[in-house]
Amino acid sequence: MDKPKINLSLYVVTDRYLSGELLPGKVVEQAIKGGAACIQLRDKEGAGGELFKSALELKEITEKRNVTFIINDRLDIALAVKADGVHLGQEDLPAAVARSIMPEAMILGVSVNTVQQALEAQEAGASYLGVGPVFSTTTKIDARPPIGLDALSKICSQVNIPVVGIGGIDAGNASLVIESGAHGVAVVSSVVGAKDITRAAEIISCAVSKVLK
Ligand code: TZP
Ligand code: MG
Repeated sequence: MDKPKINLSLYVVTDRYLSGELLPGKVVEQAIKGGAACIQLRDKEGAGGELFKSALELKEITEKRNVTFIINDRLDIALAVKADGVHLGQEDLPAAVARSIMPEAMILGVSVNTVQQALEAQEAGASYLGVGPVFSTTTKIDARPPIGLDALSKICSQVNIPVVGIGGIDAGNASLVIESGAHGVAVVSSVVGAKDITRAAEIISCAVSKVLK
């Protein structure tokens, strides 16, 4: 049986600094109201216990609204709260190792920025790829230089799993990312850092759905 398709169209990633006083649950509720189809809990600072609590809350919010819930870096927390998936980078637990201990239906996202990494992640059992940074970003301190739309397009054409572009994506360039072959856009600052999170998500979601096939 084919695996169910993941809706990556607007993939919103949390950030404790950009959301300031607003708690992750509120950020996520507002983003979903504006059309976020997938939520990633990304918190590099939180201790395990704190992360577990946030993850439980986001799991409840996303499940009620039929939105996919992914946890960054922490397979243990993702398993503990029965999140839909986990997202791993090149420096994290190797994708093949994670895949070998995950329930089969669980989603595995992997960050890549070259064709070789993309093919390796696909081979290791990734369900989707996060490709970027597509444009320059100040959100991720250790981000690599932007790869641009041509490299994104090349990666999209070489794999047969869905791709989500990430890095510097906003309402003005989201459609270019989709036109390059991505199945969605992953955003942090342009939604989480917006004054009106719901409206910001609505505008990007609308730009994406206009060009997504
Ligand atoms: N991975 C590559 S770029 C990035 C991550 C987590 C940050 C993207 O943030 P923004 O604010 O959408 O540019
Ligand atoms: Mg990581």
